[in-house]
Amino acid sequence: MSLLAGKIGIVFGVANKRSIAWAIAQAWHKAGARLAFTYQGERLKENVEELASTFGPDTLLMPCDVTKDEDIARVFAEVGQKFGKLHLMLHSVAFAPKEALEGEFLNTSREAFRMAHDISAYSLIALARGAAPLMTEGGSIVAMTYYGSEKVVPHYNVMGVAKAALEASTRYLAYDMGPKKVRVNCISAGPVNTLAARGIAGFMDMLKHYEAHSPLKRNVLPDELGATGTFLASDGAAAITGQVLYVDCGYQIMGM
Ligand code: NAD
Ligand code: 0WE
Repeated sequence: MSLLAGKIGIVFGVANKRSIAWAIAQAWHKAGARLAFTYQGERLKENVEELASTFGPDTLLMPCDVTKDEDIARVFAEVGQKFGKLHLMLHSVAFAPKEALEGEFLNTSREAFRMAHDISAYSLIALARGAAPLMTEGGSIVAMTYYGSEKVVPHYNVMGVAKAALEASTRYLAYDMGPKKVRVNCISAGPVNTLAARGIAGFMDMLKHYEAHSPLKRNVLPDELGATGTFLASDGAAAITGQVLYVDCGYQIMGM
């Protein structure tokens, strides 16, 4: 079933094979989409090149630091030149300085707050604005979020505040872009053992906690995030916009 046949997409946030962005990119590719990839900087170039090239030698691959307006402008200019249009965009990018995820939220510095919000939340607005002129046939924008946006998850700290901004931005973007048939949604994933998660003290205990307390008594699998990403990108989700979908084995419904 080629749910995304003829669709062109761009993926932000692949760092390595464990990245959630890579799981969703593979699912989009299997569903028939043609994809372009971006990587954060030279450090990740080889990794992403190797992964992207498995989709064919002419896969468009571009550097993009989402804090740089010039980078974003160049990426969408290149997509315009190569494809002339765009249907899908995945935002799977987040960062806060390590020290901000360790101590008390009370001690969040102005600079850590600024960086977390610039990279993890503002970037969605900037990327959506870059994509909009190319989404002439309508489109679907998907961003990754986490439950720490709505409830206190110890140590998630300023990232929780940035994810709240990301989710609210999703709603305002959905309103602005709806008339052009562009939908904007978030996937709120349960914890996944990726590069961004592994550095976090107590992350393994968190996986155990979800196993014990989620209704499904297990953790979410990367392929399941891929499947939800494909659904949101497909016409099956044609009337869904501005939403946060929980793909967390049911954890979010629990009160205790
Ligand atoms: P990851 O480390 O594989 O992905 C994070 C990506 O952000 C990397 O590719 C990194 O290069 C990119 N990035 C950081 N700063 C950037 C910048 N300035 N410019 C461009 N790219 C930049 O980890 P992941 O877990 O796959 O994270 C992807 C998304 O999923 C994030 O938004 C994260 O908050 C979200 N998420 C993760 C989990 C989890 O448990 N892993 C759960 C829910 C949501
Ligand atoms: O969004 C995330 C993590 C994003 C992230 C990770 C890092 C690690 C390395 C952002 N910035 C940084 N900065 C670094 O220097 N998740 C949803 C995964 C995650 O991170 C947590 C979690 C969970 C879950 C941090 C504390 C508590 C829970």
